[in-house]
Amino acid sequence: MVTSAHAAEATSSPLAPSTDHSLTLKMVIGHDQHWLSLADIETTPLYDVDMQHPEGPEGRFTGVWLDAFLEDHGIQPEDRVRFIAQDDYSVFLSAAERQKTRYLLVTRLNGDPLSREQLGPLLLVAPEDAEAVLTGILPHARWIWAVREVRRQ
Ligand SMILES: Nc1nc2c(c(=O)[nH]1)N[C@H]1C(S)=C(S)[C@@H](COP(=O)(O)O)O[C@H]1N2
Ligand SMILES: [Mo]
Repeated sequence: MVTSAHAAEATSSPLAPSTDHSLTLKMVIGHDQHWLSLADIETTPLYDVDMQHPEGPEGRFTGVWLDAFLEDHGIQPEDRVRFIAQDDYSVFLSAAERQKTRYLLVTRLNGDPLSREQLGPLLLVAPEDAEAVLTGILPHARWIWAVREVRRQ
């Protein structure tokens, strides 16, 4: 079997979940709309990955696995989801895309919440693709940052 020596690996995080209850992420699931805080998001188990983001930020990224997060909030593996950013950039991730590539919904960099300059407050990365994205072998059009909304499509 051939494995990539450089794919960033995620490990279980020792960080305690956030206690910040300010509402940061809008969830739209059918007719239901509600907002989640970092504390709400981090009730899903946290993972750490050491990597560099192609836009610059580098270090220990901490977050929740996207599919675990979605399921914890009523969105199923077979659902298509749409993400919308503060700059109105938007991406769709189908069930098949999320099966092919595991995305981490990042909530922290080096232990702290991410500022807008660090691509926060929330961003998507695919740790397994990190090295290939950095060297330009893979596109990172799905690596949306400054996420403000998640919709079940
Ligand atoms: N919030 C946000 N995320 C984004 C983008 C964006 O414009 N806004 N551009 C996407 C695209 S198309 C790519 S290729 C990468 C890099 O975008 P850039 O080349 O515009 O810097 O980030 C992705 N994530
Ligand atoms: Mo792009």
